[in-house]
Amino acid sequence: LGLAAPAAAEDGYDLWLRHRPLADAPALAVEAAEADATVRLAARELERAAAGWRGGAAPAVSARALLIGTTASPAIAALRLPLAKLGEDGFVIRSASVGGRATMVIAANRPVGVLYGAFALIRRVEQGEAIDRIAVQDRPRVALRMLNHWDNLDRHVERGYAGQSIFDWWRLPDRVDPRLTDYARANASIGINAAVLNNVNAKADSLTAPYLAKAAAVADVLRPWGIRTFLSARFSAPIELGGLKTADPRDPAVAAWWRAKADEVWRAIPDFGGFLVKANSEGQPGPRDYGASHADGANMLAAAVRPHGGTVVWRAFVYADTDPADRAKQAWTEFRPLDGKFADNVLVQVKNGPLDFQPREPFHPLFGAMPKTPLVAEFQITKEYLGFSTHLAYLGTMWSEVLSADTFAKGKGSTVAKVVDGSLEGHRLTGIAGVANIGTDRDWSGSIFDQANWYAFGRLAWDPAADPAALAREWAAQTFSPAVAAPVAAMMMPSRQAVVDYMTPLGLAHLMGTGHHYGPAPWVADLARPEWNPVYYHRADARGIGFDRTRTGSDAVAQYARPLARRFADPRTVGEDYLLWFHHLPWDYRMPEGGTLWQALVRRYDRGVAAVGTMRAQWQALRPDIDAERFRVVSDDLAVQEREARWWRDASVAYWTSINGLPLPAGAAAPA
Ligand code: GCW
Repeated sequence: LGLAAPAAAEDGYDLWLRHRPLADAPALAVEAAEADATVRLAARELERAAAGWRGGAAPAVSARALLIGTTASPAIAALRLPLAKLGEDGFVIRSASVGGRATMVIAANRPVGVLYGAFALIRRVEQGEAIDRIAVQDRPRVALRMLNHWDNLDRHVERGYAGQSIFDWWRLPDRVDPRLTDYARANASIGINAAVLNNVNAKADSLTAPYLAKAAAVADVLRPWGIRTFLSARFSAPIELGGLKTADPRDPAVAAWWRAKADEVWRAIPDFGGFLVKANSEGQPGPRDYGASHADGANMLAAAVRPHGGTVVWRAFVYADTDPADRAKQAWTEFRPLDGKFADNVLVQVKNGPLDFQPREPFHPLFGAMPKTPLVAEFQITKEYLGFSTHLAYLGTMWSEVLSADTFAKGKGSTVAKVVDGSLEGHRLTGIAGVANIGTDRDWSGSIFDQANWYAFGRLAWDPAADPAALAREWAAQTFSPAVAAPVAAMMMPSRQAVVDYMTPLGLAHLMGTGHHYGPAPWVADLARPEWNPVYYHRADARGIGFDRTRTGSDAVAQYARPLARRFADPRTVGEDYLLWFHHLPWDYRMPEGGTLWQALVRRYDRGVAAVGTMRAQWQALRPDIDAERFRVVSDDLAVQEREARWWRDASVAYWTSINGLPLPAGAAAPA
């Protein structure tokens, strides 16, 4: 028809697993030491990567021998590698002499460790390391590295900006989309080992026999990649599905219903992980409907799943109109007294901040405040409050900021990471959860740069102390090429701060449009519940702006350990990041940088807009090094982001001036 055949599509489908030709491509002769399905997958991944590195050229005659396997195989066991301390998921990569021949070895205690080792080797080669110099011993610091899909059974994804759900419940279990294998593969490549398939705003239907058969078909795909399936459970299911009059966790009939349901779930999915529960939050049913506590509810479910080795992950994201004084205080108020009351197969899942996935919040005060309870950190990979999948915002820096924050729970150095990885209190059950940004879009995440957030989440869940800059470079080297890793990472690193600056600078929060949470709406004041209104959060009036969370206000500072509470309570020591989070200050408050608060605020908005301009220029400079297809979509999105950064700034500044009556500070950029 005269149409040129399209070149290999660079539509983002391959994520960071592109395996482009390499200059000194090592040829590999991979030998699996055992017949296990997962070890075979590891071998296939290595062969696939090596073929990509050769760029279609025939395999070399003298390929490097690579032996992979677990200590269950005699060949690996004979090498006596230092695997004892590497646990279930760790691995060793090194060269060894096998039968007198120099051989690379990937060894682990379990097959999934071999798979992780294979992906680690690939990652290192693609960053330019010489294969024979690679010597690694690694293991994850966190046991449950979990994606939470907010996917509804009708395939709509709550807060999803990348198309529909990849879980096609209508066609399952008979038709299993091969895309699910690619999903599992991508997750395994970054160490993710658990997936909650359905939304925490759960429908009881997901626990019926037909849906369990569908979930079982998904679990069959995920299993060989080391990923366990979890489901969100609706607390009132005994009423909706079981015909009971109540879901009161103290009612023996309710407990019996859940026990039978758990038995049924594990019959369908023998390695099922457990239930995630959102209870008594935003209208969801829960134990409090019956005057019972969150611990009563969680423990009843924990007893039901215990015979199967299952886990209950119970969310602490609660707020209610019973205590409208400060929404940010409520989870701590409700959960801290329950410390020590949860069964030992319950984890409590806590969002990174006390409010709700804002561009910046201080860490959640429950971290460090519930020493007897294993706490899962919940991050949001999908960018509900950070410009959806249009704005470029690398969140590795944000999560790392939270993980490295010091709770002072047991003195200096008691970081959130140490709470979450269990080392502070000696917990064995540990977890990190990320609300997925995955959908049916060709590029999975709605934009190329949002893939980096999926990637960084997995890598930080593996090692919460990982350096987000190194992760950005790692991702960029594999997603684009090693040559652009540094400049691409340089774009990514300040990107989240840019969003903070043009949306909610200096500790402001929750000023987004109602419901959709996209775009500015700081003026909204008429919603039914006080804490739904942006004015509730900024509290601006003619005299000043900010939320007083010190003793003269809501006293939320008191929920933090003493040294921190003291630091946060004083506007001179709190630091600019949380200034208006904790303080209501006059517009003419003198800032340490010089000038007034009003001047500083406007300067932040301008700085945010300028930072997006810089990202655009940085991206333009990369044009020769990036394929045309991905170059164009990123360019288009950055143009939108710059326009919308201005929109945020201009709308916000115009609104503040309508309240404070002040002129624009000298030197401020004029609104477009
Ligand atoms: O951030 C809010 C979202 C809701 C979400 C809720 C939660 C799943 O706006 O869409 O519901 O948090 O985390 O439960």
